[in-house]
Amino acid sequence: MIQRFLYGSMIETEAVLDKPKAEQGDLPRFCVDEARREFTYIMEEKERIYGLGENVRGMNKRGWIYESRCSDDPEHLEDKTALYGAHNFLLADGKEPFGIFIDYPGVLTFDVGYTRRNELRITAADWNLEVYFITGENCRDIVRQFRGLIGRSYIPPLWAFGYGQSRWSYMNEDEVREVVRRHRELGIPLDSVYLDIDYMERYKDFTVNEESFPDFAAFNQEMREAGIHLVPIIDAGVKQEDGYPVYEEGIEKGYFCKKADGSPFVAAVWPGKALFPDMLNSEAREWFGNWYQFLLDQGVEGFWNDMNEPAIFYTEDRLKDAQDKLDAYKGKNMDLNEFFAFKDLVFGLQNNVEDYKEFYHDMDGVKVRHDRVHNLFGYGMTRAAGEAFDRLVPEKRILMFSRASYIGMHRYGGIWQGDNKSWWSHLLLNLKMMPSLNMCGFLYTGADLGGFGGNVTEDLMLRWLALGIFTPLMRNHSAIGTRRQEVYQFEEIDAFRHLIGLRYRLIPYLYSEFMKAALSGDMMFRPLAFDYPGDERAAEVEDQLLLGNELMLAPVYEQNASGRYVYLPETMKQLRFRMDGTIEETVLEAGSHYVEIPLSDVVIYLRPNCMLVLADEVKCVEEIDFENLKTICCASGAEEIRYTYYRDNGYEKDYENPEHMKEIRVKTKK
Ligand code: MIG
Repeated sequence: MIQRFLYGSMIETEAVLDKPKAEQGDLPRFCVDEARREFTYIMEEKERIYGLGENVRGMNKRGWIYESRCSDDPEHLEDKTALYGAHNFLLADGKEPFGIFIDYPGVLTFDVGYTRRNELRITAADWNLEVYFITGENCRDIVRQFRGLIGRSYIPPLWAFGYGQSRWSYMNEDEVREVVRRHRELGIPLDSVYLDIDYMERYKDFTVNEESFPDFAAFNQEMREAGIHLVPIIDAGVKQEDGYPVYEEGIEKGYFCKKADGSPFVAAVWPGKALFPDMLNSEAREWFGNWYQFLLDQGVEGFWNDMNEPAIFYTEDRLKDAQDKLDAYKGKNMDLNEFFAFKDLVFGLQNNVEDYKEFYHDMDGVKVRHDRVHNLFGYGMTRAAGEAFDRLVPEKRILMFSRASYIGMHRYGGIWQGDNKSWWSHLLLNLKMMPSLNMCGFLYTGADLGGFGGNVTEDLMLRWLALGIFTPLMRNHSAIGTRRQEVYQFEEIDAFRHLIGLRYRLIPYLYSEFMKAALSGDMMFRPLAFDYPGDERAAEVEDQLLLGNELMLAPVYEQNASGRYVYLPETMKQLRFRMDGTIEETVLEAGSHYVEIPLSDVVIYLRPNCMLVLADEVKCVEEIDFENLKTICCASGAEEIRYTYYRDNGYEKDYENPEHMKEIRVKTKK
């Protein structure tokens, strides 16, 4: 059951399209304090609180304070409170589980037992919001209801389930060709190469640098023939430059965000001084979206939207102010306080939240200061793109994922988990975020495999891929200045080929589970607690995941570990995929086991009376043969084991066509 409660008058987010009637009574379970703009709930001693989508820390969010405040912050540390997304959904898993969604576009604070161990306190920056309270049979059911409320998740083209290689940046055609050639020569499958900001002409959106990519359309064609999709980045900030059509058109039509006095708001990002298209204005969105045509026309079929929190290096006004103040320090003998103030003048320029109070949106006739609707900006940008694709290329699916997001954006694109580091702890964070993102509708997601910042090691790359082969978005990406991490940079090529090859063998299964989750509003990845209620041990497992209805994952995430402890809530079949192509099947009893996992093995668990389907090895998604699938079963009493897989052409949009569902049945030996 879903109940909707109104407080003040919310600025519409369109997270929920079909709203149930508002309730007159009180919000159940919570204490509502309008004066303090607060909702409080007393948690049971052992109640688990899930949700909040993309954020730091555990699957169980208890014991920390979080914020919904889309932030460009590459330090994903335990003491942070927010990352790039604002996903205001919580699920309380206690005696009577419930879900709560706070639909509110400004900053929200979720104190989940931080101030007081047993108190959940949600505080809004102002009192204009809508709250959805959801009860149901169990956690999974509550999530399904919530997902039904917010609408179907974005579905990418099938090729987007292939392996993607990215780097900030491959600088020119030859560097891209080299990436493709090396993968092909070594027999490592690959479906996409990502282009980061340097493909553009001086970081201008919807331009291509003619020196490094002299004939972009022809190059796309060449790559398509090699089975590769190029995926360029699009930034939120539009360069201020006379003669640049995106800038000139935007100015002429008044489509950029403005300051209080009506002049355009200028902030510096990659291209230097830049303007932000008003992503909250429907005409500006349509206009910005149409610009993607420039790249679609040249054969591009996928994009990633970056810097759309929006990220700001500095604003003209704050920079001028800082420079004036810095002058006063000249020749001064600075004491401690003065030195810190001096330093902060410069460090405080970047992503200063005060800047969000300096510009306005025209929300189709209503002028709104940015900070009140901050969390909608990336959503608006990705919506601009998604709606444009539906208009411009209605016949096919286009790959789209974004950095910033709000619930509602999940209908237009996926997200990647942002600028993580080549740290073992971030491999685990990648795992922990999968279910919370799924709860909030983000199914097409994954982290930068191998880590974005910092230097990766070969063992970390291998271990991370052993998780990454299961995430819908499987992309190896790293920052400028870090150690190269294309898999051919390392020694254990056979192991990498095996891991990535296995991903392709799993695609019929992964794609089917993805489609089922998208079409029925289910979660593809779940904490163990969801499927094994009442199992106190399962409830606390934070380093294993359920995938679909069939699999359990338990990857290694510690360096120099030759294996790990795995908890099995029930008897399952352990599948060990070895580098020599063999699959060892062992039945393991319920309970804890220490499992040896060499760097080149992938070990997963198949649940009782379930089936896993596997394709043959290929070099790109197009070649996968969905008709001849190998089956592995974990027979446990059932006479027949069934699996329904999803098969379509991978680019059309007739998702619901029942012919796409194909059932495989296997009789078990008695
Ligand atoms: O300020 O485009 O998260 O994936 O490589 C950094 C350069 C801007 C941040 C993205 C990252 C991308 C990088 N971008």
